[in-house]
Amino acid sequence: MEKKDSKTLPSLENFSINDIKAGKELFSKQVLFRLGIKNEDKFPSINLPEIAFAGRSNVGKSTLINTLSFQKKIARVSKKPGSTQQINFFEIIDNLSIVDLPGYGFANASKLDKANWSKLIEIYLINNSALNRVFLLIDSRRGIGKIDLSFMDFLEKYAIVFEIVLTKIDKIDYQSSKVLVSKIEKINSTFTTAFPRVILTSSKNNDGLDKLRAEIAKIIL
Ligand SMILES: Nc1nc2c(ncn2[C@@H]2O[C@H](COP(=O)(O)OP(=O)(O)OP(=O)(O)O)[C@@H](O)[C@H]2O)c(=O)[nH]1
Ligand SMILES: [Mg+2]
Repeated sequence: MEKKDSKTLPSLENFSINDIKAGKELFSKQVLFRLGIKNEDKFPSINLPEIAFAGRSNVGKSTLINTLSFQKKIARVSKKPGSTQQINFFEIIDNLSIVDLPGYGFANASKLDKANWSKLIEIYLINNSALNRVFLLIDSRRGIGKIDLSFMDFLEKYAIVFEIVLTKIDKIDYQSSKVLVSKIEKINSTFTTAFPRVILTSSKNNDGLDKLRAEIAKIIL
């Protein structure tokens, strides 16, 4: 089997050493939990650029926020899907607001719960002028599913810019990751608000995290 080396993937080539350095510096600053929101009438007013992490339940949103921030426990992680049931706001003080959205597609949630969560997510996404970009997380083993596509349709409909981040690339081999990336790049090309490239990450072995930090740092420049 070919050696897995995400650095050689074509979609990851456009980060300079300075970009990587800026990303590391940004996330080396203090990251704080600000608040969690369960109701649509309690959104905070944010005076910073904001990014949000979205995706299926269990895809690794909370884990990614922890590993990006060089912290173990700032966002709650669980083996049980549906552990983040509210919108959690984090902040890199004076720099960036980071949002951990509840996961969608959580099979065990009651219908009513699911409807509430998606409504809360929708209201957050539609009314948020500070929101700069949604990072849409996709589990490398699952790829883009129907529910992800309908979420992408929703983002497109409201002109919300999004970028796909693959999680758990430690779970697949290099060849499969290449196939997956070209599939996703094709799907991205059908959406006007999608970033063409894909960022591959593993919170287990830190692959791609420096690149994602660099990508995020570019947002606030
Ligand atoms: N192998 C591997 N496991 C991961 C990775 N990222 C997350 N996980 C695991 O995936 C599970 C779910 O992670 P979470 O971060 O809680 O996922 P989430 O998207 O926040 O889930 P919800 O809050 O339910 O929406 C945990 O058991 C993590 O340890 C990764 O890069 N590699
Ligand atoms: Mg979570």
